Amino acid sequence: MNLRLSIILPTFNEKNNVCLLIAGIKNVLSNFEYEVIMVDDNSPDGTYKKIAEEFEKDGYVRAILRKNERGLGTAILHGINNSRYPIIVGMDADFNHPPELIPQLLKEIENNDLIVASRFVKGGGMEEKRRYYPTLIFNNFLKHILGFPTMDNMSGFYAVKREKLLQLPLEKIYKGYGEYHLRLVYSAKKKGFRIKEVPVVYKKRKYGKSKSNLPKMFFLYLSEALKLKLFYAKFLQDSGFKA
Ligand SMILES: Nc1nc2c(ncn2[C@@H]2O[C@H](COP(=O)(O)OP(=O)(O)OP(=O)(O)O)[C@@H](O)[C@H]2O)c(=O)[nH]1
Ligand SMILES: [Mg+2]
Repeated sequence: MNLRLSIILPTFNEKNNVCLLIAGIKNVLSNFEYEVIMVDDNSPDGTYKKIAEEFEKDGYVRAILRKNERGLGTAILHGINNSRYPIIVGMDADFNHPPELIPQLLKEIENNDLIVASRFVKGGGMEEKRRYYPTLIFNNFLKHILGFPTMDNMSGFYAVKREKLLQLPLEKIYKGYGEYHLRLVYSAKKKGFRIKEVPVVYKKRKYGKSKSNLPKMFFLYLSEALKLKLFYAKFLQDSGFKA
C-alpha cells in the first residue's frame, strides 16, 4: 500500500508550537508522501502569517485562514475537505500529540480503518498526572458501561482511511470542541470500522495556554456520550444517514 497522508492541524494561538511541530513532522516523515493542512481561526498571535511565510514555499504545508468562523471541530472538517490524500491524520498542534508516533499509526492503518493513539492501553499515559486518572476513569465508564469502542475515546490523535471516513456524517461529527472524537469513534464502531489502538504518552503542551476547562469538559463529554448511546438513530437521521 502506498501510504500518502494528509495531516490536519487546527490552530488557535499556536505560533511557537506549530513551527516546531511541522519541523518534527518533516523529520519523521521523510520517507512518506504527505501534506500538512493547518487551519487557523485568525489567531491574534499571528500563527497563520508565520506558517504561511515560513513553510508554504516548501510545497507540502498549506495554511488556511478562517476569518469568520471559530471552533475546533469545524476547523478540522475544513481541513479534511481541503485535503487530498487517502490517509487522514488528525492531531493537536501543541505537542500533546508527539509526531514520532505517526509512522506507527501508518503501519497499523494498512490492515485497519481507524487507528487511535491511546493513553489508556499498555504503554500509554500522560505527562500531566492531574488529568490522567480522572480521564482514565471516565474512559473506562465510556468503554465498559456505554459500549464505546476504545480505551481512549477522547484522544484527538488518530489516522483514518479517507474512503471510510467519508461514509460517516462528518458535519454532525466535526463540530463543537474535543467531544467530536466521541462522535467519531462511536460512529466508526456503528459503521463496522476495524479500529485499533496504539499506545501514546501525551506530552505537556510546549508553549501557550490551554483552551480547555476540565469541569465544563466533563459535563459536555458526559452529555454527548449519553446522547450517542441513547439517541444514535436520531443522530444519524438528523444528518440524513440511515440507521
Ligand atoms: N482552528 C482552531 N483550532 C483550535 C480552536 N480551539 C483549539 N484549537 C486547536 O486545537 C488543538 C487542541 O486544543 P487545546 O487547547 O490544546 O486543547 P486540549 O488539548 O484539550 O488542552 P491542553 O492540551 O491542555 O491545552 C490545538 O492545536 C489548538 O490550537 C479553535 O477554535 N479553532
Ligand atoms: Mg492540547
